[in-house]
Amino acid sequence: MIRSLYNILLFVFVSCCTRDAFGGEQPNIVFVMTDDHASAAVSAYHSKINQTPRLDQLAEQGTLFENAFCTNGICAPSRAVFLTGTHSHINGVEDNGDVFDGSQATFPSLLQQAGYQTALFGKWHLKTDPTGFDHWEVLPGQGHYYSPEFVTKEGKHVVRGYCTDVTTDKALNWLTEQRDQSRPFLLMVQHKAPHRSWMPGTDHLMLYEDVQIPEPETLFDDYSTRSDAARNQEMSIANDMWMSYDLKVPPTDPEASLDGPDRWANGLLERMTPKERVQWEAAFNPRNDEFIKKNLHGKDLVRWKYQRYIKNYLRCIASVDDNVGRLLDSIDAAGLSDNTVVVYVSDQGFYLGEHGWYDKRFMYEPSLRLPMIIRWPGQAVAGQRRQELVQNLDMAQTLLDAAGVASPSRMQGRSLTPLLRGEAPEDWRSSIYYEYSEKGIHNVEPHYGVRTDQYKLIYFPELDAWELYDLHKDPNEVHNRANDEAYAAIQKNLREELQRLRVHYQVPAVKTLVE
Ligand code: SGN
Ligand code: CA
Repeated sequence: MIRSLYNILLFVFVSCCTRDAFGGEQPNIVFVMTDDHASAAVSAYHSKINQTPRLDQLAEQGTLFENAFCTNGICAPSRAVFLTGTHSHINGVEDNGDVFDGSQATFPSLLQQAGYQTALFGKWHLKTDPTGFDHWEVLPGQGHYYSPEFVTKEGKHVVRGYCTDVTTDKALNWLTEQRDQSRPFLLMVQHKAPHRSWMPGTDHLMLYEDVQIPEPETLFDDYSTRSDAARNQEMSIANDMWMSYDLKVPPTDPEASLDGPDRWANGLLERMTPKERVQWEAAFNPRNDEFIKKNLHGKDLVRWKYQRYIKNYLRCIASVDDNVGRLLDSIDAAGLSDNTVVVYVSDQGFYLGEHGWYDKRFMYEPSLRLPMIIRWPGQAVAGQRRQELVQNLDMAQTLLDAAGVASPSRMQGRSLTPLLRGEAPEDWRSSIYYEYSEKGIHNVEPHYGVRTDQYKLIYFPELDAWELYDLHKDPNEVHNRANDEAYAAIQKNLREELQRLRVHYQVPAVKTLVE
């Protein structure tokens, strides 16, 4: 009697551990994250400036979230949110200087405890060694585009080649050769690209050679209706890009002493093999000669900088797209497609010249938005485009749910699985909360705010300044409506909603600056 009860309990336990939320076998999970890839540079997200055929394929086969946002538009904080399913003030990584406490619950560690084999390759950026992984090989800090160095449990090593290719090679090798084929797996592939300093691979150096990339409507924004935050930033294409480091124009006098990040430019080129260096110079030297001859000034110079910047950024993305394709092809070839969830996200968005900027941080749309595509054959509706407001905050619970693993109550997001299945939960959130608190590089004022389907309210505590945008009438966010009588009632409601969210997400009282 006791023996058969034991057997029944054992059966129930084993079944629970090997079946996903929908009663199928636990799916494998391949999670691809890029660094600073704006949705506006994905053709499935209506890009006006590039084509990403392999990401589009993923979207056609899976579900694309049209309104996916980050909670904190900067790298390490966003990564900590993805991993823990908690806002920055809960997980402790509020800016890029904070050190991640790897003892807290993350979706990889919970999947590992549930029997998943877990592996991580590429950018990590959380300062402490990864936890919750059976195998990891990560870039130190921001990593390098050429001859990237990897840190592992055993030490460091450099691999010749281009970082996006090398990271994918490592992931594919693990997928096809190294993993234990008898267990479900989580494979995280986290690219450096397309992060600054936007160095393309040699196979894409000539892409966009003879084309003009369309300029954003707000390239020459004058910030006239805004708080001082937009004027005080140091991330403008006009004033804050370095000729060598960012724009690939070395000084004409090789003996010239260089300032700022330009001092690192040569070191980055020296990481190339002689053959790569020859290809690089064959692409850039003639373009640079022509640029110097033109002697551009004023708006013409800004326009030239935009073209140089955006082409290199998009060339980095072309390589990401190729490598996502390699990964999808290998998943197919290994016969894994039907039982593998594939996720594509970026840690946040990026300014592709909107408001005259590069970088991220501000709560305006180009960096608040991120691409989020999830393919899960048999579960996620193929070709579906969801309009709900979703966030990086939701990913941990989504993947745990997909694996049939319970989420700890500490997590603050919501599983996206009903949306993947095509359901329309009536109580889906109608607003999101955002907070950014790093004051340093690029000089962006700390701020927090709320975004609904139609409106966005932002508060800059140190300036005691408000901004309010009507996103339906003003999608470019150039008309600040804070203090506009016509929007007074809307502003009052949004302030209340902002305060409600701060209480709901347990923002510490000391930070609660809205009465
Ligand atoms: C580096 C970049 C910045 C960038 C931060 C944060 N400078 O400091 O331009 O904003 O990273 O980026 S660089 O000269 O080192 O390229 S993040 O994605 O890691 O948050
Ligand atoms: Ca980033």
